[in-house]
Amino acid sequence: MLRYVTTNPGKVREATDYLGSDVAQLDFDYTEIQSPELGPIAARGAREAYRHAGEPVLVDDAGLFVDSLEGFPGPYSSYVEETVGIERVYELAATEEDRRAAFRCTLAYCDGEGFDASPDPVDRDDRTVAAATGPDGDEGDVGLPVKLFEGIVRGRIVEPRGEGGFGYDPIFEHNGKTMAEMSTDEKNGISHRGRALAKFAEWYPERSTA
Ligand code: ITT
Ligand code: NA
Repeated sequence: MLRYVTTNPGKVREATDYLGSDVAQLDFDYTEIQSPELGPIAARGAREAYRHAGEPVLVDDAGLFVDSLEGFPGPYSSYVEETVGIERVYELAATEEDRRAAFRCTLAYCDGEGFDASPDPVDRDDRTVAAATGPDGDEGDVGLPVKLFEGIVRGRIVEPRGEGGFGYDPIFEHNGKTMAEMSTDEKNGISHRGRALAKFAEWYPERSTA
């Protein structure tokens, strides 16, 4: 059984909606290292989660990156939401003329085995990691290969609207709707997580039947 490693019920809802019964939550709070990028954080988390669980794991690290704020809150999105809250992030972005932003999601898969190094058409456009040490620069926990799947959606920061979703969804508008105004299916159809899940879902069946 594949474990979706997160403490966030909103992520679980979206992942299970997308992947169905192939996945179950593992409520495990892995160590989040500091990095300006999500990849190394997720990769390190996936190794730790795999060592903890002993079965295939998928770690999900996500964040909101506001263009005019140099990508803030980015990898600190969780901390910023818990401390000042999303309303304050909206207020900060509202002082800027340029309200453009992106949500990013990195999924990191680890099952304790290596990955085929031969060229894989699914991988070509991604920054995937398939080496023991990996270009994620994680020197502290080598020997466990991790594969990364990234998704991004662009939009703009607006005054909070909507009751659905979670986290920053009420202040992130895409095609006229905030993500909190979308159903889970609708959000998965366009979101950073949905895009990362799509890449994973394309790759995973081959691996699990190999
Ligand atoms: P886990 O680490 O246990 O998975 P978390 O909520 O702390 O849970 P992150 O470290 O990835 O997850 O934190 C990302 C932050 O961005 C956090 O404040 C989330 O609420 C928010 N976030 C992540 N995905 C989001 C999404 O799809 N829509 C809105 N906000 C999101
Ligand atoms: Na987290």
